[in-house]
Amino acid sequence: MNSNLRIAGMVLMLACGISPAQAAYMESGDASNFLAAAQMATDAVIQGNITEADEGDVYKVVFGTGGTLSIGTAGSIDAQIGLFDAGFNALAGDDDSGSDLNAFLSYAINAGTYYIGIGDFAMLAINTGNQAWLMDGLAPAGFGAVSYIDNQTSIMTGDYTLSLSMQPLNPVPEPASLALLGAGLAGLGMLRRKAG
Ligand SMILES: [Ca+2]
Ligand SMILES: [Ca+2]
Ligand SMILES: [Ca+2]
Repeated sequence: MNSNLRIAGMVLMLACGISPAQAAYMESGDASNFLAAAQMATDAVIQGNITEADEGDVYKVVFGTGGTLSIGTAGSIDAQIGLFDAGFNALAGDDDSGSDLNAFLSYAINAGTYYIGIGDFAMLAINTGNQAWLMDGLAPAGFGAVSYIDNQTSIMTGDYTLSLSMQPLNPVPEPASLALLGAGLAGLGMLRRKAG
């Protein structure tokens, strides 16, 4: 499928908070653990695996709308995830907030480009100053731009699924209820005129 159409479809699904039935982006080979070399994921479900000596996989995702982004994992690794903005700045991470050893986080974002890193515990994000952040909870203020993610313990190999969903921050009133509200106001105006 045309990649623009696929992205448009993903944005629509994310905007509606609907998980696609089957569409998934499959990791191509081994995704790089460097943000600048991230694979562009074009679906709200991303499937990949952690192989021997796999220091982590980073995906680039583009959201057409802002909202509360939720990222959850499933699979056979002790998944740990990190979220980074378009400038590679570390935002938030998680190790075990999902079920079993799965990761889960929610974070309010604007529309735009983001990076999601995943690996087998313990995962660190390394910034341009060579400082390390254990990807769990909110990133330290001023941690700055991250170059790559890195596993610093033994690596358990296995597969994973990343599932992304978006909930609007401020639900917009339905056009139908706006129309009803307008009709109600017009009705009030007519009553007033009659009373006068
Ligand atoms: Ca991989
Ligand atoms: Ca990798
Ligand atoms: Ca975990």
